[in-house]
Amino acid sequence: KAITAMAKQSVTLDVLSYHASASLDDAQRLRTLRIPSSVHFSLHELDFDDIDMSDEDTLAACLRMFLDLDFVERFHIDYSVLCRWLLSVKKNYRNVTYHNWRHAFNVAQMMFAILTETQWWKIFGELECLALIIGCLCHDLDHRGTNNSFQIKASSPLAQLYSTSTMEHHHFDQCLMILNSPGNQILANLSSDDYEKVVKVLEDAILSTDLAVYFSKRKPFIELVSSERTVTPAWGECEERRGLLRAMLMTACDLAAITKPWPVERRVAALVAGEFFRQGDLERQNLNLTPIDIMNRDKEDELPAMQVKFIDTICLPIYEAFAVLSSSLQPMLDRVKSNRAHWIDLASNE
Ligand code: 5BB
Ligand code: ZN
Repeated sequence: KAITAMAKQSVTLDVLSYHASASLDDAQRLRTLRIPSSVHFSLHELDFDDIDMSDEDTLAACLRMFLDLDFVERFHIDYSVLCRWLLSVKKNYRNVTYHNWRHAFNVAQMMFAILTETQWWKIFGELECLALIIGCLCHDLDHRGTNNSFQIKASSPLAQLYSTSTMEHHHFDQCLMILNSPGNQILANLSSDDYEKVVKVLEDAILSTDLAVYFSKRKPFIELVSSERTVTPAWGECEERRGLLRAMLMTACDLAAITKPWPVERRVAALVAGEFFRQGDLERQNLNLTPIDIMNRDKEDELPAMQVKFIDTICLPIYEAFAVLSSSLQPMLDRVKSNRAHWIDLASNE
């Protein structure tokens, strides 16, 4: 989309002037908190559920992931700065039903569980692992509960700024903004070389959470998996293979609600539906449009059938590929199939 330099600058200001850094007091409090072990929080479990955790627990669990992956020592991260950065990230999620802080936290936990259970952290190395965990925590920053096509239809300032992967570019912008905010600069002690590498991997990771990007990388990934069958140490030396694996990991973690035990999956699906229906309401009220079925409250009965389609077209291929790459990820695939059976059951009982 053509846009003059001046208009672009004003749009940029309009979008980025909103800024929220956490308070020093809150950071001070978090800094003195005792951090329980990863076992206490079940952080290595693929069937992790955050339902019984307080917000403070989720922050402590994030600190535990940074400590256990050795990021704090290895990258000389100032612990007070890390606490403030985490609080700022949480604060820059909105109060929407699905794309909120809890979603970001769950995505990061799944990344932590996969990297540690498969031992793939050795393939990526500390720098890329750091970028992946930061990427998960930041990948939906400032989500408004509306998708890319809504931004375009509403001609939102964000859509004028980015015509493709609109929201994902914005999530990355917000991520950089927080990383650059005084008191929040967790990457301050990296060499400029390492800093640039982390930011590049981070950008790639966040943009990979656009479903359109997933569709473009899925075929080469599945071909790679069918020819290699497993992640060998040689992948550590091959940027192309690592890059594909990182991108697919972001999607696998982003959609991981579909791999959770049925009671968790059913609860999360209701949150997704709630957010979709609210967008549908906005389209009717503000844009005078008839929403598509998935966003149309009047089609709520079709939800189980939609989940089956979602599983078949988007989820199964990726978790099948991951189960081939590592047998430790087979439980995720098993639960997708069992959830599919539950949704089929609900769909036929309507
Ligand atoms: C997904 C792609 N979208 C552009 C159009 C709708 N489809 S869908 O037909 O596969 C679909 C997915 C339809 C309904 C859905 O939920 C109804 C409750 C879902 C769905 N999406 N179901 C879920 O459990 C989850 Br989790 C999701 C993911 C929602 C976020 C979408 C962002 C994807 C980033 C990779
Ligand atoms: Zn997400």
